[in-house]
Amino acid sequence: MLTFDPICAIATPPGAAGLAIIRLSGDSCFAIADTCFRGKTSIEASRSHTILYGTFWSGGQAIDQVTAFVYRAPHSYTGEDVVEFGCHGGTIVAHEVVQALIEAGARHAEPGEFTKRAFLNRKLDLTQAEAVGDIIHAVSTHGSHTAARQLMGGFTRRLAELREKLLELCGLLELELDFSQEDIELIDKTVLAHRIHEAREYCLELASAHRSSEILRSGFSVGIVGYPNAGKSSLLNALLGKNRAIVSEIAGTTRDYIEETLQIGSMAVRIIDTAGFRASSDVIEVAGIQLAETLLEECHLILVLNDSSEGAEHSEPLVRSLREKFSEARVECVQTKIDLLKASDTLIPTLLPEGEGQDFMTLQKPSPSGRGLGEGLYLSVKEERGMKELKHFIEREAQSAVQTVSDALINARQASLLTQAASSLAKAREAVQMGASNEFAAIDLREALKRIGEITGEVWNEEILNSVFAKFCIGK
Ligand SMILES: Nc1nc2c(ncn2[C@@H]2O[C@H](COP(=O)(O)OP(=O)(O)OP(=O)(O)O)[C@@H](O)[C@H]2O)c(=O)[nH]1
Ligand SMILES: [Mg+2]
Repeated sequence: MLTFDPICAIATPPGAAGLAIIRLSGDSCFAIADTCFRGKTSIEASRSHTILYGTFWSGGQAIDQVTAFVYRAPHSYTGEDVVEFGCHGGTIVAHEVVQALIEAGARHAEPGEFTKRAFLNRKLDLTQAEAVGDIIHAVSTHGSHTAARQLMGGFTRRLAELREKLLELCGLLELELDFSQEDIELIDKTVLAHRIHEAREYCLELASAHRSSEILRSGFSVGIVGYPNAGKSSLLNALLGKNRAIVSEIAGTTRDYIEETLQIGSMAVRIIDTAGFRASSDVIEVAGIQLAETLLEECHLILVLNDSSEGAEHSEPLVRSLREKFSEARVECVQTKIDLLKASDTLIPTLLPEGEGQDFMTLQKPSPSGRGLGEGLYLSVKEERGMKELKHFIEREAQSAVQTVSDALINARQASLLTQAASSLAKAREAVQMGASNEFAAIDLREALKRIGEITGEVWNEEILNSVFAKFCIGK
């Protein structure tokens, strides 16, 4: 195990709380801890994995009654000797503890430095270290559980298997090179090309999980758009179960955008209520509309709310232009204010869902214009109809957007390395197919292996580590 200089930091969030934990790790950290801690036994004399109880002192002043968790190297988070002090929460005590430890010889830890040491001591690989960050910042249970699988090594194993396969191919190619005089073929070239192709497809498949991983990491984004007065803010309020946005019969009520995150099923869903789309001479409203357009670029689902009392196809031009503009997102029309529709509107009232529970999405309804509304989403916020179905719809969309993710949250760094590996593999395959000397394919395979090694951290340098750990908070 490598042991570095002693570092310390508060590992729990700031503010009033029952407890705060201060982590101390590194060279001579037991001696440092003992200068501040008075208990029945000293920390230095304690066995690993024991908890001591005592008083924490700073400059002759008792600060708090504390617990000290003792971990001896290599059996600790960082792999070094570690002491974790548990003191009472709040803004003062934990800072005083840190200050005292610094005076006794430790220094303040950099963001992610504990986890970085865990990596350097091979307690975690880079994908697992990144999973720690993802668990800490998880916004949904689904995302958190996926990160936990990654921390337990799910992704590490997949990459190790891939690496092994490529190493085997590379080994065969290089062995053939050694026997090039004898003209021995250890692997059929068609088989070789096929295996490289499979590895490439696998890399691309993993890389493509990046988008869905981002949904698990930051939430599924739903934009609520429509012409003014369509009932957008009313829907936001109904989804949140509170009056978050101003609702009024005046067209153009919402000018800025309003964003809130809520949990639907196991998914975190980010709902964005926007300014109604219309040609306007009001500069603030125009700015709001432009802002809405920028926000929609981040949305995975765009709900176009159509005031059904204006006619079912009233918002068709808007739906069409949004579908064209935001081809990556799903754009769906929602008919609102269906309570305003009467039997005389030729909409068959019996087909309108009575209360919750009916699968209203499959209902066929003729529209006031006589043409069928077809399948769709129907809503009355006023009479609380269709809300449950709309939530189900959003949840289904969110779930299907993350289906590809099972045991890893692929981040931008990993996706980029996987894509680079895939392009090296494409080159290797081409070299094999063209009948070029084994040397060329072997170089490309080695290149792909290097990129895969960078994902787990088998291949690393300071720059790679900094890019990973700079995103961590202090104390992690
Ligand atoms: N009858 C009926 N009225 C509704 C319903 N939903 C909203 N409204 C009314 O429609 C009007 C406009 O509602 P808002 O939620 O402010 O509409 P908006 O789309 O946010 O409007 P802007 O922010 O101006 O673009 C208000 O008077 C609401 O009370 C509904 O389901 N039924
Ligand atoms: Mg509004």
